[in-house]
Amino acid sequence: MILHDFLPSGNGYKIRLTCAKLGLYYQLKEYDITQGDTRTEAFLALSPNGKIPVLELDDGHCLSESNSILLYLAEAHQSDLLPNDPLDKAEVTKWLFWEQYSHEPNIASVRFWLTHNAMTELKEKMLPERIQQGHAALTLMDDQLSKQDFLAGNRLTLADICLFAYTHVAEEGGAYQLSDYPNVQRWIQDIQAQNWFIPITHRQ
Ligand SMILES: N[C@@H](CCC(=O)N[C@@H](CS)C(=O)NCC(=O)O)C(=O)O
Repeated sequence: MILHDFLPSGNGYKIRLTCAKLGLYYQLKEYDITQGDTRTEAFLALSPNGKIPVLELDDGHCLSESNSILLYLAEAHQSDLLPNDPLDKAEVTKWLFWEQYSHEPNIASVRFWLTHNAMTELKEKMLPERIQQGHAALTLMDDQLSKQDFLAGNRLTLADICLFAYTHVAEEGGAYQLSDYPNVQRWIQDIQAQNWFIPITHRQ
């Protein structure tokens, strides 16, 4: 497999973490998204959406959308990261959909804007609302993690890998302080203590 990726990306990191947990080897092909590397003809032939991550399978099939790739990897490798029982599975996928709508736009986008000098007049206007929504997302996670070890129960699932990716770097850019969310901090440490854990900067 070839993972087309940009190392600081949390969306790409979700795939790298899942591969680390499953013991899967892939070749990493890096792109600089700040230089338009994903908008070239060659990249658009892999994924017309022009965004990393893209996972190119050995038969040439290209998968995009990070959470769809997570589901593919867990199902293809029959991993307990995704339960078989439909109800338990829905408890996991709920977090994957929630991440894309309620977490990623407020935590990941804000981090990118503030760390990549990407502010515009429009983004300045949107920022306070995004930060407020980001705090709401972190509060929801913190409440859940005050009641159980992991997001979808007492064992680690795709929900945790998905949400860990951007949550653990939420402070970058200065919009959020994770010390405001002690249960989230405990959960981050628990994931970092897994024997398969790799940091976001790790190259395979
Ligand atoms: N919903 C997509 C989002 C992918 C995405 O926004 N990728 C960003 C980096 S994290 C990107 O490639 N941006 C480059 C561009 O839009 O040109 C996913 O979860 O994979």
